[in-house]
Amino acid sequence: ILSLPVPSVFGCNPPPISLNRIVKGQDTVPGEFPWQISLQLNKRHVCGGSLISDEWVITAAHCFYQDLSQYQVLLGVTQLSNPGPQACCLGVKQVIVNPTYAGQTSSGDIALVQLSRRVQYSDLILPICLPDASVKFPPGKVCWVTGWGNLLDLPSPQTLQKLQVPIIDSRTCGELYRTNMGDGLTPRIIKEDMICAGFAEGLKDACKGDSGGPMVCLIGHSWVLAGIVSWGEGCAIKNRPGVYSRLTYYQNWIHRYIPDIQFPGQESMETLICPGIRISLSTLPV
Ligand code: 4AZ
Repeated sequence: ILSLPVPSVFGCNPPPISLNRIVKGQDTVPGEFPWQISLQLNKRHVCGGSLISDEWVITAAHCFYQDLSQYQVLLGVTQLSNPGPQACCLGVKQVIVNPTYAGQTSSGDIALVQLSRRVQYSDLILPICLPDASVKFPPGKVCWVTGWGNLLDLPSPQTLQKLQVPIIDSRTCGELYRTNMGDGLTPRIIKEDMICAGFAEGLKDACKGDSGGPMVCLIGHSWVLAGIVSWGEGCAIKNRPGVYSRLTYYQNWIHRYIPDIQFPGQESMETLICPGIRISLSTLPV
């Protein structure tokens, strides 16, 4: 997650703390995003991902460019350089890359990862809900993207970062990507399996190393996976918001490989509570 300093409008006076806090990507606390995994290649973090059942993780297709035996999935971790006793590291049994994926900025930047064995859920390890096609992520809805990625390497103990990002409708996103486009550059097209989120003014965004990780939204009482960090032209650049793979588009494809996974609809999200819920029941309205 990248969060660049904002040009100060306060002259020599420091901005109020509260503004400062909103501007920065923030540290998460253990158990806050229990579906977040770290995909590791030869013990080094390369991508994020999300746990969607007790043996499947979903991530980006572009994370896979080496032999499967070199990958591992780290679960239940907040601080990468300080994983803790409950952290759990698993091998990869199988990776299913979406067949439409054809390299950078292409459609189909989504992959299913079957873990070497089933994991036991805990406070720190829980799956995220997947939306069916009826779930709406309206423009302006504020969601969260999380990850360990950063252009300037994340300082130790490498705490998982979270950033609030508003959904941007695809037409607007396409228009942003067409502004100030250099001659001779191939146009970046926002396809129907993509969803944009972030800021036209730049400054805050997901970035390299966040790829494959979750963009989640609260729908009713449930946290839902809306997107997978996929691409962008650079990071946190004006008029170039983050582009995510759109989960609702891939329901049938996911279902083909994981028949017993649930895809709650908009209606049931309002009432039902998906696994991974963090707010306590006593805080829910009656
Ligand atoms: C990347 O290189 C990448 N600003 C990921 C996300 C974004 C840009 C680049 C979004 O994996």
